[in-house]
Amino acid sequence: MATAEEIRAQSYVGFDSITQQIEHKLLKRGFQFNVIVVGQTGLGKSTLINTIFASHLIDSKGRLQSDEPVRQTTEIQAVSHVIVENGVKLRLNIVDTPGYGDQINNEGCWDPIIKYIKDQHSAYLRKELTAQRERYIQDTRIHCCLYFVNPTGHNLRPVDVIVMKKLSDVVNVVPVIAKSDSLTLEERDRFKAKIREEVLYHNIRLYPFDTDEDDEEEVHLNESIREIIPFAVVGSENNVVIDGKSVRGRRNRWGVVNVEDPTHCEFVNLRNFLTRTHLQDLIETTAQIHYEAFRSKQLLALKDGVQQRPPQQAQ
Ligand SMILES: Nc1nc2c(ncn2[C@@H]2O[C@H](COP(=O)(O)OP(=O)(O)OP(=O)(O)O)[C@@H](O)[C@H]2O)c(=O)[nH]1
Ligand SMILES: [Mg+2]
Repeated sequence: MATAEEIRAQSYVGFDSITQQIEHKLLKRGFQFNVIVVGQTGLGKSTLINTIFASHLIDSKGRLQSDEPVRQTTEIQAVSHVIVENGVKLRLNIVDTPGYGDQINNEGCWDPIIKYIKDQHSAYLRKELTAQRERYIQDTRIHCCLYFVNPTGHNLRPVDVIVMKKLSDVVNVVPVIAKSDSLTLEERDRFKAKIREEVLYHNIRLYPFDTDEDDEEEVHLNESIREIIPFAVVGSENNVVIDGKSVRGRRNRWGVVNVEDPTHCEFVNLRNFLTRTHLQDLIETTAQIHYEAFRSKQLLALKDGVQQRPPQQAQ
């Protein structure tokens, strides 16, 4: 008679390898991660994009030469790089937008940006609904919106409140304090607290969201990230040499700000948040909350349209 061990061995079909199979497929395909930067003009959005890519040792193609000054952004444009780490391929796509907020009346300045984000949802939905749909749809949906706040140390501007609210209906919004080298550490902490307070007061629904399904680990992770948001960042187009090592930094008359030094600013925290701790959750939240809301609205409108159309006359 066969022992229990032998029976188990005979009935083993090997489906536990499914995790390796999934992993293998995902690794082969790679990941696509799309970020958009939004905010008032001159706050350093294009510079930060350049800094993020440079910190991965690849130069951004925003400028022709590195000593050329950064140009004002006049149209929505994406910069994309493939980053490979331990055989995992990540296509990081950052969408730069023209800054607004120079005028007294900024009415509608957010429209082209909201439209851009919705257009990506719409393109995805169209591909999803195609009869012969592709096995893998190229994902251009925006997974995270970095919203640049002016480092005034006072309040959010009314336009910030309006734009963040509009954006948070369609995308994961994460505020950052721009050019934080202009604030002292005390001012920075006070300003962070003030922004959090105003976000609550104005009922702006920022990322991360709480859901019923969150396990303890996730709740903890979200709490720790909420304590640090808004990230106080510094960007730079230039390298400076510190202790014989060339790093991204800003040199002024009284010293050097090292962009990657966590005691100087929170650039590294932001980078870790985007690429290390919350990459997958940002992608998932986009699909499950923002895209899903867009999709059901579109499909309902489509259904209503069909029902409201008068029945075809018999010929
Ligand atoms: N002090 C300081 N200056 C910065 C920082 N980041 C960028 N700058 C400077 O601010 C100026 C504007 O930077 P950009 O990156 O062009 O700003 P932007 O937000 O892309 O501007 P628009 O394209 O008009 O929306 C440049 O002179 C940068 O060198 C920063 O962290 N600290
Ligand atoms: Mg720009």
